[in-house]
Amino acid sequence: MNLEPDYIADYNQSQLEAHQRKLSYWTQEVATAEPIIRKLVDFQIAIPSWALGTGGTRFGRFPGGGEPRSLEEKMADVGLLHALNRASGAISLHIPWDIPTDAGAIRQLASQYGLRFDAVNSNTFQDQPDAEQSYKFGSLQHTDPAVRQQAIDHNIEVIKHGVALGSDALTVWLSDGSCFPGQLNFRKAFDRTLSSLEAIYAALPDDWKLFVEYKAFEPNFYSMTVGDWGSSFLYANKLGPKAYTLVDLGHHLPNANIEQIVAILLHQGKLGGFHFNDSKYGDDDLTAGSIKPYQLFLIFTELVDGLDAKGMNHAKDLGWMIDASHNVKDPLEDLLQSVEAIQLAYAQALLVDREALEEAREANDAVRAQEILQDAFRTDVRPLVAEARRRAGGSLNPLALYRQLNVRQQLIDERGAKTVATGL
Ligand SMILES: [Mn+2]
Repeated sequence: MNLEPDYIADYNQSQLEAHQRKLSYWTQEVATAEPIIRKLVDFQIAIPSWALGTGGTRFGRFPGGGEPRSLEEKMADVGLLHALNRASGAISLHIPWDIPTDAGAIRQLASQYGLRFDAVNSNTFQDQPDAEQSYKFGSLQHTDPAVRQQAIDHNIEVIKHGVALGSDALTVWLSDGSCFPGQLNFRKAFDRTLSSLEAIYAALPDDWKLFVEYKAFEPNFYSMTVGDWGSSFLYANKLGPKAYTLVDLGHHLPNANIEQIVAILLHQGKLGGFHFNDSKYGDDDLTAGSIKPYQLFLIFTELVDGLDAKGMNHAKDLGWMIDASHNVKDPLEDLLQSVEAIQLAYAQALLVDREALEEAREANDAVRAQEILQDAFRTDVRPLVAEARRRAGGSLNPLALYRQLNVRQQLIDERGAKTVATGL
């Protein structure tokens, strides 16, 4: 379905007076309001193609209907999100789930929706029906060179699809590891993985980045070969300047200090990108900011600080993406909630009085430092985020408009009640 621009304009008109009342405090009282709004307008968060359908667990899956049946329909869904919030202007594809039959036509479609292609993702955690080799015991780490070669060739194939679409990064997440003590020679697994990654790195175009994503556990439950930021950082350093670490918020052991990890990686010039989600127990892939909003804010505080320290562009120099799954929600509604949570945390981080914070730190004034951060976190920045959306042509309240327009019912009418998104 296509969203008529009039719908957004009419909706915003109906909400404008109330919005302006809330915004007036900011424009009159807060000197930094205007630069924060401008930064929010520029800030885009990529949507992964696999988050557009209902997720499942190993116990079951309960699709909600109207799910995208093709790459074209996935792009239409992201186009719809972007029309509503003007902050989801990129899509991240997963190969082989999203192989374009006609890259030129897909690029054309992307430009119609105002989307660009974010990092492309390879898949060596499943066996494909026509594959000669199995990844049951790993891919890039495998003992058999033929399996490693198949996985290397696949990644190079993914780069080629990405080049055809105008993407400029490859994300490699490996499920490689072991399930039982004794199963794997850790040193050999490391060396084999490194040499496989080197072969992929050699095929990377000059202006591309390689993101090495880590994960502490699952699907292997004894060891993961790229299991933590240290391993990823090590691989990225050994590979070279085009390789970076990718941080997925749900891929840590419980209570890991992710903001500190992010600060150090950024400081060392090796933070490449982000996968946002939230979790209570493991890799829960819940809506960003739904469980630990203060942690999300603290992460953004380090990101803003680190990006500014290096003179980096907030919107362009890191890959920002959601990596979530939705068992009981309408996926599009969940993605609107996640994008908003990320924007709120970013806006609050931009509010932090950095000069005062640094003074408090130098004076070892822990109370004052904590107050400065909490002051920003406890500020309601929703009017700023709404204003950024309005200025960019989006809806003052994307979720409310989505429901008012009955979008899901329209998608069900168009696509059917029992569609299943490809790849899930
Ligand atoms: Mn991820």
